[in-house]
Amino acid sequence: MAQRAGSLDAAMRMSLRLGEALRRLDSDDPTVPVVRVVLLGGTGVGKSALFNALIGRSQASPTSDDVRCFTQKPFVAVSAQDRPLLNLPAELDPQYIDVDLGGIALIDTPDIDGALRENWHVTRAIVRRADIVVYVTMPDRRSEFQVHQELLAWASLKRWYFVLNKADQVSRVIDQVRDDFDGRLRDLGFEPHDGVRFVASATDQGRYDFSRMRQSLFNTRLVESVEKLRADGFLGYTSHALSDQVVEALAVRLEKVVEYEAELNDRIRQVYRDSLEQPLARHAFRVVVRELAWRYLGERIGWLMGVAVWLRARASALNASFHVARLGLGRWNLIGLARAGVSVLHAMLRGMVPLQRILTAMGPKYREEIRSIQADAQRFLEDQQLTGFAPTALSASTSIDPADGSADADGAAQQGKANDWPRWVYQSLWEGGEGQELEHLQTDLDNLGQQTAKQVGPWPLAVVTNIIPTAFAAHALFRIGKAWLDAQYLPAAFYGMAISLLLVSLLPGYLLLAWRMRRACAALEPRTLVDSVQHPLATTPVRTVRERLSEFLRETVSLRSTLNQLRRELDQEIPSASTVRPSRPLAD
Ligand SMILES: Nc1nc2c(ncn2[C@@H]2O[C@H](COP(=O)(O)OP(=O)(O)OP(=O)(O)O)[C@@H](O)[C@H]2O)c(=O)[nH]1
Ligand SMILES: [Mg+2]
Repeated sequence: MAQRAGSLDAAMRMSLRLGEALRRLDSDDPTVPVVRVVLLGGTGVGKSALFNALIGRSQASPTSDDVRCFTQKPFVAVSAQDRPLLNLPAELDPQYIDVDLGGIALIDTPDIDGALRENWHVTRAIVRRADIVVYVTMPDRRSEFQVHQELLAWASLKRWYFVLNKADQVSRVIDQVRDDFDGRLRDLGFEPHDGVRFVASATDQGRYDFSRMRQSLFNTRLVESVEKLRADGFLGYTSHALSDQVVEALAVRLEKVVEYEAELNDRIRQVYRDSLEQPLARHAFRVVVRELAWRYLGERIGWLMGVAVWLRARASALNASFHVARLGLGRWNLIGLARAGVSVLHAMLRGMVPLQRILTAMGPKYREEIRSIQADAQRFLEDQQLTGFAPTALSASTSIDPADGSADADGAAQQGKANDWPRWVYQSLWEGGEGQELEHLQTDLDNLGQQTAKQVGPWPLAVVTNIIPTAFAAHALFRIGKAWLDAQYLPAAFYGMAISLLLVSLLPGYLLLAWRMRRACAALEPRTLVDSVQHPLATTPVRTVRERLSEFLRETVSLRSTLNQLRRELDQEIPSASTVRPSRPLAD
């Protein structure tokens, strides 16, 4: 259950995050040439002191020695003309300091780990709008669990710099402290280097990496590539939406569907196995497969012999329908006659009557089991909340559960009538509601019919059986053409003879095919049917969901790799290879 909820969460997470990425794309005007650089860190690490030092205005953002969670509003250093372009929400109450940083806005934020939760909200709202985040910490903050969690949450979404402030407090062991800092950043998934990680002191700006840091942060080339930065931001949000965790959770769901589909398919095969135990059903099954095979054989053989085979298939359907229609008539009356007429008509249209025979022979257990499998499939999809992936028409048809004569089922039945009137007429007049089972049988047997036809009429046979009739037809046509050119009239007897000869010439090929067909059908074992049922109609909804879900996963994975490729390309173009992102996927 927990796992199920987990994978549902995954889909919801994906959709929420994609929504956020799109909102970001909408709200971010990529042409606004202001780069938002945001300081992020725990309370007391010296964010405000660093902010003031970077813009060269002492106490622009007030600092405090002893009061923590001191900064409670965002302090924004930006030129007066760029200020309106920043578009920060007024409810965050941003405090502006008019400094020209050449198209860059530096923002000091409240802490992210102190007791005041309100501070966290303000900071998150600002970080959400950041193009670049500067993580600020200090030497004795080795394990800032809360802050690290925050970093992890934003890691793949943003581009980063890292500052270890208060270097003056550890100047004697500065190398060791730097290595330790790098190690912790690596643990978080980043690959720090001198271009992005600075050891600095807000109170001693002449030493350590302070001036290098200042140069990197206020690099005007960043402003030139602001559009790329924004594009990278969007890509970051999008690839976050498609994170490993989300994809894995969906893969788990897919696995479940695959398993359940196999289970249902097995159940259907078992139904066939059981039904075909009865000799009557076995016989009917052979007849049906033979009829289907004849129909496919016509298509396979083609040309003159194809026509002959086609005629044979239709004629036998007609014969079978008369047979069944006669059996079905209790007594001769008008309605009975109409029923027989319709059933013959329908058999001609669909070749369904032999199917009706097999269905009757297989008995009610088959019907019950097929319906129960359908109902189970529907329930499974509902339980797994996957009906959204199911085809609407199919999910409607499978909801026709005999146990609940719901309005939905009626609606679907109505729709069915409109789409398939011959079957509906046939059902209403003849057999009352077995259309679904007939359809299942037909679909499941279809495969076997095709296979048999393939076995009976391989392509060389199509050539061989057509040669003699073709020669006769060609000869007759030649004679007719010649007579026509010579302006002679051929006697009617000629045509009679030509047609008779053509029919006779068809005979050897036809007999050969009929003989092969008889042999193939005699060799048909119920096991063959059971094995040939690979895609039973009753499990179509689950199968469709499985196919769509796996397609969805494939697309997600490929989209993610495209996104990552794009981000790598953007990395090359964003100057100073300055900012970094985590090099490996992070835990959510
Ligand atoms: N020695 C030393 N002290 C510093 C340095 N940077 C900041 N401080 C001091 O550290 C204390 C806290 O600095 P703030 O800038 O207020 O820290 P903050 O991160 O803004 O804290 P909050 O606003 O509470 O989140 C102040 O007393 C600063 O003077 C530094 O590089 N070296
Ligand atoms: Mg502060």
